[in-house]
Amino acid sequence: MSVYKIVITGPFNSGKTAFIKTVSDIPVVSTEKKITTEDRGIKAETTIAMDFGRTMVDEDTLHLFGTPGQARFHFMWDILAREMDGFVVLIDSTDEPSFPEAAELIEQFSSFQNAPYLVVSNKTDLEGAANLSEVRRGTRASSEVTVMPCVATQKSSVRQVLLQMIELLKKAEK
Ligand SMILES: Nc1nc2c(ncn2[C@@H]2O[C@H](COP(=O)(O)OP(=O)(O)O)[C@@H](O)[C@H]2O)c(=O)[nH]1
Ligand SMILES: [Mg+2]
Repeated sequence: MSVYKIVITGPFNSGKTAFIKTVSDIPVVSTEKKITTEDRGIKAETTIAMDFGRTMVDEDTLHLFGTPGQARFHFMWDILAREMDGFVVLIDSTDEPSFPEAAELIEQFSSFQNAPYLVVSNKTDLEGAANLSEVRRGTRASSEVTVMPCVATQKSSVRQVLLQMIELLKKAEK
């Protein structure tokens, strides 16, 4: 029985808030606000400080912290990354122009801490989703990093990702 802190990061609109809301056992503490600036039109609300959710996977408890997207809230990143055990980089697989940003997030979060991470290709239920090798290439994930598909609105799919995360964490503990 362990408690792990997992950061869920990824470009704007990649599904971070959905991912946490779908799997959390508690009402998600969310800091979504109406969009006032650059991304208006894509969706009505965006996360400004963080999302927080909690879920049990078998014996273990995961604390999930979703990062904000817009540039002016990036100061939150290293606060959220403190003492994280691992992180997930979520990518909207239908939004190829966002892949380089995901590559930067991998670099950024790896630099905060040497924590294990997964690259997760989200929205694979949608037409036009890139395949896993395109996502790997686009995000410059190295060959030892797991890239896996996900539909963040489906609980079983999110749990698959978290099971994989726990496997990584247990491996890192050894
Ligand atoms: N079809 C589909 N839509 C998704 C999926 N994940 C998220 N979405 C939708 O994508 C939009 C952005 O999700 P959100 O969680 O707000 O993204 P965030 O900016 O990363 O927090 C919302 O309208 C979600 O309902 C998915 O796996 N499939
Ligand atoms: Mg969000």
